Amino acid sequence: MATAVKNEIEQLDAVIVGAGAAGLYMLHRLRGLGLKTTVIEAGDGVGGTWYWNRYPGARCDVTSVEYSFSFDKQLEQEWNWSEMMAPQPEIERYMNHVADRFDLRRDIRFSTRVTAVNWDDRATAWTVATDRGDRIEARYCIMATGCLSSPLKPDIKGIDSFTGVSVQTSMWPREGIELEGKRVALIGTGSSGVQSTPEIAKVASHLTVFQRTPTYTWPSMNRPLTAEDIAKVKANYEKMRQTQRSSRVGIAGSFGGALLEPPTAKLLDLPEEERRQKLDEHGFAVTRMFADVATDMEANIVAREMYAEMVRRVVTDPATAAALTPSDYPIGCKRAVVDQDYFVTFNRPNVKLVDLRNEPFEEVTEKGIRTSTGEYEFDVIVYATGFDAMTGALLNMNIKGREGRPLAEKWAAGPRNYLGLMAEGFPNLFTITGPGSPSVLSNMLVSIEQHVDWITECLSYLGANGKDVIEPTLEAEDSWVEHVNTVADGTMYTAPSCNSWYLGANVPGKTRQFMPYVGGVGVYRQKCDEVVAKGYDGFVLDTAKEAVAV
Ligand code: N01
Repeated sequence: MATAVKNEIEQLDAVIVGAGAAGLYMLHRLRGLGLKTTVIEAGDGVGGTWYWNRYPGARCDVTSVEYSFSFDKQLEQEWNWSEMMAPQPEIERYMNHVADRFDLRRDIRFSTRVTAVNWDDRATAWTVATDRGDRIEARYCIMATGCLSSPLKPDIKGIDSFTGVSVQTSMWPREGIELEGKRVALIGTGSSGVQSTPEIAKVASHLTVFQRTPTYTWPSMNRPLTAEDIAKVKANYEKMRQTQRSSRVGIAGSFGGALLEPPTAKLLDLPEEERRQKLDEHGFAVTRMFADVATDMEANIVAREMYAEMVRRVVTDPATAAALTPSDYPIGCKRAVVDQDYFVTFNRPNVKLVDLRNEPFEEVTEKGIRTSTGEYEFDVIVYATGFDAMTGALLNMNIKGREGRPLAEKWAAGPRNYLGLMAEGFPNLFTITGPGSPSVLSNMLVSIEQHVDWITECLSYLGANGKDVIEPTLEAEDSWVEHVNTVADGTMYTAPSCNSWYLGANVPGKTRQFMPYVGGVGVYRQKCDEVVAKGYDGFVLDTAKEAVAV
């Protein structure tokens, strides 16, 4: 680990916060520009999401070969993925391989948290402070802090009084948690809860899943990759990458693993009998095969009925099946969950579902959890309760821009920025996959690479043109925010009955605003490229001296 320089201000060109995929690639590119750069990382290893989320069953739902870096052809050829959807340990190994292969660790400060980030107009630089006493002055600051990296622990009475083991899925210890033969409670049924349920059920003596809102989840198409699969992908990487970059969600559909483009057929056009045939043929997947499910509430309601029937077909206890079936929000409102054997797990004799809508929490006790109907005793409580998504990590860092204005103040009524990349009043501060960009609606690796490449080109342009400062105009920012909202309006994402973390609805007091850009990866890339082609349209580029006078 690099030793922090205490009580002295270290002078660097750039600070990157976060050593996940975004931070690693950004460091590699900034080195290429010759910039003296450091990465600050709270964990003691690289990988970001894939470092922290080690819970049983953690797995990416994007095809492994597509959820990988494209920037180095040799890296593509030398790495072999073992499964169609990679499990967490494999992705973490990949991130470590990238860090070693490009000798990145020597510029990463591990186990270090950023505590303050202040813009200094006189120095035309950011001052970054850490909990280890670092004070670094750098012209550029790049937030590679991830979209789902600020874990939420629920506000349940007595939460700290439990004497057994409490653990969050997003802060799962490296050494693991002893679950074999234990009585386990799992709170939360989003992606993390749904993925961990079958795995915990296999080893625990008993698993009780506490569900507040049932989830739409679709069976994973995961399978081991064969030597033939790998050879085919390796021969076609370039074409696949091109397709990803111009696609809707950054996925080329390798092995038929994901939706390349939206479907066009309409569910409402099918007579009842054909709908039933499709249901028999495709199961849960049928509810994602029709265009109007995403756009027409009537079709969505029909799809929901089909979904409910599938749950009833799998889950043998009718009351449990009913409780597991979402009924009050549309398909497509929340992030699609992908599972391996989720519903069938509720047929196991050692698994019980507690529907918190009928039986709310009263408190966490020394021995377990008390609901309105009684006390359950546990050895382990697992919290799969989600994240303060997209803005949480950024706002936790105490970022202050021009004239000391806190980012938290600027974003009090929701995030505002230009292209999801930069905010007015916060010069030279970049957010990789920030709110207002496709980010969580896309294959993150594709969106990360696009942003890192854009930022690298931008810094290179500034250098080549004798400029030191870049900042979006308020007008450009306002019109981008309006555009982001306009394209989201009328989609299932923003339906009045939808309460998702995309909207900030999972965080008490957070302003309801749809945060990612729904316009598509290809369209978004084009817009970013056009801005560059027009000489950084919507940005003001300045020299350090002039910037002082602003
Ligand atoms: O979090 P979530 P997550 N009492 O917010 C419940 C990505 N990801 O970590 O819906 C009781 O989705 C909450 O209930 P409700 C992916 O983008 C990807 O699972 O608010 N329950 C909900 O059920 C995903 O969307 C992968 O009523 C409480 C759950 O906790 C995102 O991360 C894998 C509660 C939180 O679900 C977040 O997923 C994992 C309370 N007080 C994650 N508070 C893959 O690549 C919260 N809940 C596959």
